[in-house]
Amino acid sequence: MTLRNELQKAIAGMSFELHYQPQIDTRSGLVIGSEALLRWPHAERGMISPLRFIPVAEDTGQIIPISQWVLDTACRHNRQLLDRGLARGAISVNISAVHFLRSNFIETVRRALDSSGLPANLLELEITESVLLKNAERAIYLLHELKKIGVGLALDDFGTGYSSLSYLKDLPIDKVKIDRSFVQELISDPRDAAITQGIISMAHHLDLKVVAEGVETPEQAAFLERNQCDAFQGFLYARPMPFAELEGYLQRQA
Ligand code: G
Ligand code: G
Ligand code: MN
Ligand code: NA
Repeated sequence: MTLRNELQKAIAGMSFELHYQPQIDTRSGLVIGSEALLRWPHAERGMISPLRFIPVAEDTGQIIPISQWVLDTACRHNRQLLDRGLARGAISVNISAVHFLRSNFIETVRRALDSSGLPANLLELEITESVLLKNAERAIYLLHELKKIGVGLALDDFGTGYSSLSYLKDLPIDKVKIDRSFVQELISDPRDAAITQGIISMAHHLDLKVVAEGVETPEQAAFLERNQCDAFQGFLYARPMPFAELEGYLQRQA
């Protein structure tokens, strides 16, 4: 069976899962949010990475029902945490450029918030520079509409895209996420250290928060902390985990 057909079956049964990776405040060590990461457990092939099936789903349009499910589920989960006194900031959801630009995205977000009863500020959307590349004018318009609703906006994989830095000042975003390719070589490559310092400094001057992704070692964390990075996400603190485990993790933190 082709991946496309297998995806169709998975969509019919919505046999996907969301895992969550906490984000940690650099200063306090407290959880300030979690990123939702899509997982597709496949009977024969094991877990199939979103890196493999998201591009297929984008080509076929299957990304739309999948993304709606991701948004709905993430909102429902954070509402559940809120009801149990365990919500720690926003849950952030990765948004495919195709979903963002092609469907009635604003309405999808509104519906996910309405049906879950999640306050808008407890949802964050992660977009990549690729949305600007595809259709900058529409992307900037949509981001302003989302800002009016009150959801958080983060620019993901920052530094790896092709978009011009000049966009940055026109985007109503709250934070940038430094791509883990920079974080990985921070200690061994002074050029990556320089880029990371530059991103943090520029973001702060633009009033943006900075989250570093893929923090794996105490040395990387120390460097980022020295350079005023606001928050960390990475295996050093926590791996992505199923929702049931996230609840336990947050309970232990409380
Ligand atoms: O967690 P993992 O390393 O497998 O994620 C691989 C890639 O898939 C990352 O770039 C991540 O942003 C992307 N991804 C994870 N979950 C989602 C999702 O729900 N929607 C979209 N569009 N991308 C996702
Ligand atoms: O593209 P995006 O930033 O959304 O992707 C996040 C991806 O990074 C997820 O697939 C997640 O599993 C992965 N990830 C998170 N923390 C670490 C880490 O410390 N090291 C590595 N190698 N990957 C990580
Ligand atoms: Mn992300
Ligand atoms: Na990223």
